[in-house]
Amino acid sequence: MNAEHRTTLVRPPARGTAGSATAVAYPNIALIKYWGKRDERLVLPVTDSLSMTLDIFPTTTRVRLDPGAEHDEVTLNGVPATGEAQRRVVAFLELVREQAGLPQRAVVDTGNTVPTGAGLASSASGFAALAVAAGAAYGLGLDATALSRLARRGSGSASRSVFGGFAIWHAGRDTGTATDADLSSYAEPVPAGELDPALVIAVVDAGPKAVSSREAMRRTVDTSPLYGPWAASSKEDLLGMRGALRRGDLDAMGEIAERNALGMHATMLAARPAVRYLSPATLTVLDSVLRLRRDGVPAYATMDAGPNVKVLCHRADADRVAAAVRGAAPGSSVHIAGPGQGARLLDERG
Ligand code: 2P0
Repeated sequence: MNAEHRTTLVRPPARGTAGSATAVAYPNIALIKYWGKRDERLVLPVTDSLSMTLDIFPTTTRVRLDPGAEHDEVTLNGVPATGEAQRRVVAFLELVREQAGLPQRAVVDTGNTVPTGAGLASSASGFAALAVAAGAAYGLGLDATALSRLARRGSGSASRSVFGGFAIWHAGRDTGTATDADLSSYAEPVPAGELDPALVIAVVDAGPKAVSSREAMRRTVDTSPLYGPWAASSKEDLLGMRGALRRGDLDAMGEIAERNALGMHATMLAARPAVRYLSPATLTVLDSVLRLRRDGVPAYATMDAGPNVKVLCHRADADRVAAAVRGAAPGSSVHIAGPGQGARLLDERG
């Protein structure tokens, strides 16, 4: 067990006792995308995916068991959570209670430093932090792999935010039982060669998306004629990405990431009805990335379930890339991220 794993196991309360725990987790950006589930309930993806965990925009979550309470109480940035956000957190806590064999409800307090629901991976950091905090508060004593599986049930991409640096999320095997499929789908760190990467994040629109990624994926899998071909090509992209990462070849990583993301957006544009997250500002930023490459700066774009653009480049070029992107989309906010740490417990003693 390495140091990273040990930090996720700081002071778990004894099994069966009411506890309290606080965890922090960071978003991740996929270079090989997760787009499409084969099992909605277990959150099992169709394809493997691979991401970089960021060192900015952390989510901090405290979970405190409340033996007297009849309901869970969920607060997001100081405001009581409602609707789908609240429902998903409560469903996740039900899962944790089932694993722990404990009935107690909890008070969950989450602070997000990233706009929620804007395609900036707030559900990845959110459910990774919740898995680590709730796992500790309910005394599950899980290792990092089991935490990754648990986080996956909250939001697929959260399985990857349990780990720092680069992580691969295995789609898992279907060998006939749901248990096998569940156990075989988790994330783990991927070794990387000599590399000093940055992701320049252009937030062209911080508003919540019109269609949730969950609904958009479902519609794409169900109706897009381009989905099957993209999923097949994503397998090759993953192999190429792993090799490029091992060699520390940022150009190859960027080329593969960009084509994988554009292909993912093509699948949704071909869905019926179409899902279009890309906006005019997105395309303007994409043009600026092409100009950077023409000027000899290795820079490659990726976009998620929203109009915002993340540009992979060398750390040494990040300021220049950020300036180009800012110039292309005035009014956007631009952030530079490096590889960040995995989810971990914070010591509540301060
Ligand atoms: C990803 N995205 O790999 C992809 C690329 C968006 C585009 O993971 O339904 O919020 O909760 O499992 O994890 C967004 O999907 O979806 C996502 P659910 P999630 O990062």
